[in-house]
Amino acid sequence: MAESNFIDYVKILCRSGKGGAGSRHYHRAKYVPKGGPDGGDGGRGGHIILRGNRNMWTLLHLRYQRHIFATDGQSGGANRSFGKDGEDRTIEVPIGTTVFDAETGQFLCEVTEDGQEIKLLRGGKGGLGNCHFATPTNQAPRYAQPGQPAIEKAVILELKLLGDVGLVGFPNAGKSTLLSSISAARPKIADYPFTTMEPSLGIVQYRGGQSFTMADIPGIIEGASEGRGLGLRFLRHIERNAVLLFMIPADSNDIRKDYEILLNELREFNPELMDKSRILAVTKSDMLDDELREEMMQELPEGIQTVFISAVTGYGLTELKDILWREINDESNKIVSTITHRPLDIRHRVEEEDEFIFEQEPIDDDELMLLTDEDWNDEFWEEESSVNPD
Ligand SMILES: Nc1nc2c(ncn2[C@@H]2O[C@H](COP(=O)(O)OP(=O)(O)OP(=O)(O)O)[C@@H](O)[C@H]2O)c(=O)[nH]1
Ligand SMILES: [Mg+2]
Repeated sequence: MAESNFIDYVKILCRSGKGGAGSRHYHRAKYVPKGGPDGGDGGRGGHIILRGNRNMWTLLHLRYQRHIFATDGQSGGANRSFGKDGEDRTIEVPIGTTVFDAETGQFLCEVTEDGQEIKLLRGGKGGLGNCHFATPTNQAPRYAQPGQPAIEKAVILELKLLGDVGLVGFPNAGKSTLLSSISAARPKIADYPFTTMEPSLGIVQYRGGQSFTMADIPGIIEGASEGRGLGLRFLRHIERNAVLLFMIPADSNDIRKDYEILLNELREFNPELMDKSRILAVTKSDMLDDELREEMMQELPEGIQTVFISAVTGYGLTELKDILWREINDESNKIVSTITHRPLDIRHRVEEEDEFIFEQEPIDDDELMLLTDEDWNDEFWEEESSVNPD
């Protein structure tokens, strides 16, 4: 497959900064014997932060930046001086970016709004200096707290385009033609299967200056869930759509069967897709005369609203837009912001990315904190690390 600029899946290695150590310094000055502890606190390690940016459309920029490391906090110093905090690293990502643990496939978080910031990895806290540990019975503690260790994690970022309508159909069904006839998007169109290799979004103008977005994705074929064709990987781009527009060409031998096949592949990918509102468009209707259309009407699948359209003559397009607009604005079909994110399915993973090998400067094991799933709740971080005087 040709290298494409549309990158919707990337594996990166992130590491937060470790906290600086507290200082064990004693005050020293002329004529001040036993000046007492005056070691300052270490600085906090840098965080790794994700920030949503609505001007970005792909994860391409991360292809060239696989290692994202924040810097460490500096150690505290004499005279109660604090160590400098490490620098945070902010990763800008398009809206709709979902983050998974690369090792376990576990869902971690999702960026859904412009400007939204999510702390992916927290920097280690700085240790307290010895001045904090003086007590009446131990006025000169030889102890200062070490900084908290850094956290390292390989994560997979996956992009799910956020569109109102998602197009679903076999290759050559006329998906891209429809998108280009009702929006300004110019996807490639040709009479061979798999013309579309990557998803694209178009903005469809509706009456009265209103608009909605439509996502064109590569065609799917029977067995896509087992990896045939381009597989089902691109279906994630319609997971967040409010409405699915199924497209089956008028020259189909059995519309009902074709519809069942498409439905089945979607179900295989994510059963939750079945809950979405569906519309069926019979495309290329310019090839039908009235008689044929009458005939086809009898063979349509049941329980789904159907429109005959032709992207070439414009037939049925206004009606289609009306129906889509109504469905999108139906309260019950609003873009679902709370879909349950399952762990990354092995079949949805991109092999080249998964096998991506990180060559990095090694970091000492005891400078790293190992995270378990529970650690993703924030409380873990609010606790002071226990003080353990020697
Ligand atoms: N007669 C007629 N032909 C059409 C119509 N819409 C699309 N076509 C033709 O059907 C072929 C496939 O169209 P595409 O829009 O590329 O189909 P697609 O569904 O995007 O296909 P993939 O990207 O391969 O999945 C092209 O040759 C189009 O010219 C239509 O309304 N009428
Ligand atoms: Mg196409």
